[in-house]
Amino acid sequence: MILPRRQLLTALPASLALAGCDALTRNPTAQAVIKSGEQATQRWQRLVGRDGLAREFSAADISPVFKANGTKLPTNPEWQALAAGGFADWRLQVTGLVSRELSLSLADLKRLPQRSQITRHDCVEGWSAIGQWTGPQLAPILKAAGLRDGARYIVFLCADDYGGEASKGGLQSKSRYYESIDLVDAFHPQTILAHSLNNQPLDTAHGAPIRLRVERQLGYKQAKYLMRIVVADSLAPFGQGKGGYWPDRGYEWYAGT
Ligand SMILES: Nc1nc2c(c(=O)[nH]1)N[C@H]1C(S)=C(S)[C@@H](COP(=O)(O)O)O[C@H]1N2
Ligand SMILES: [Mo]
Repeated sequence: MILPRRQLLTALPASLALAGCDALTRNPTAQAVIKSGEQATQRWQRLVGRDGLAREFSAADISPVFKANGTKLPTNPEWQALAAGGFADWRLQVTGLVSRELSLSLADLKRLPQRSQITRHDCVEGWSAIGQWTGPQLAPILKAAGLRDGARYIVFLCADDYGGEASKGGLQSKSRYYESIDLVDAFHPQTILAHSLNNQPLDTAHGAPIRLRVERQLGYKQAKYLMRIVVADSLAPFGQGKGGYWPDRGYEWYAGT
């Protein structure tokens, strides 16, 4: 069921009022995720605290140029048509193990409480850039959708096929960019769906209209060109099963900085 906008707007404050981080601690799945500690960095970060923040910088630290990397212009016709219309018809679908599927416009996302954060983006290719990202936190959106039993991962499906590989299977084609995070990162305060970089709407190269920011992890986790968020109990059905385009090609799934 797609929740109409009016219902979403009433659902969101109610879910916010339920103030859910304590609910997360009581969630056995989330506890299992925390305990499993797949990577040393992940264990270390979790020792520091579930809410341990990535460093935030001041406006003076913002890089004069924020390099773009990976896809800089999605070639698929669906995204290009949405871009041509100024993303007025773009909708972010929230599906999978949820009580209510959501379909959110850019305006819906901008109406939610916003977070701005100046952080350093580190790419494994050896460059970094500091930028200010703005958008709603992911947590209230997930609370509005309502996670069902078994929810363990949040998967982000993107509009682009990376590296010019042919796009045949739509959102789940072999070359389609995607990423995923666990519930601890999903409910982390710095995990936002960014629509702006340095107070400008995201340009094409940086992931218009919306990209994920999950600030305690490396550049390749910061999925651009978001189309759909799937709440899942397993990463096996997505891509080649390792939880992301680059993880499928040998990179760590948990990319702690
Ligand atoms: N959809 C999508 N997201 C992506 C990529 C991509 O190719 N496609 N590249 C990743 C990599 S490797 C990096 S370093 C950052 C680059 O983000 P930027 O172009 O805004 O600098 O986006 C990440 N997210
Ligand atoms: Mo990267």
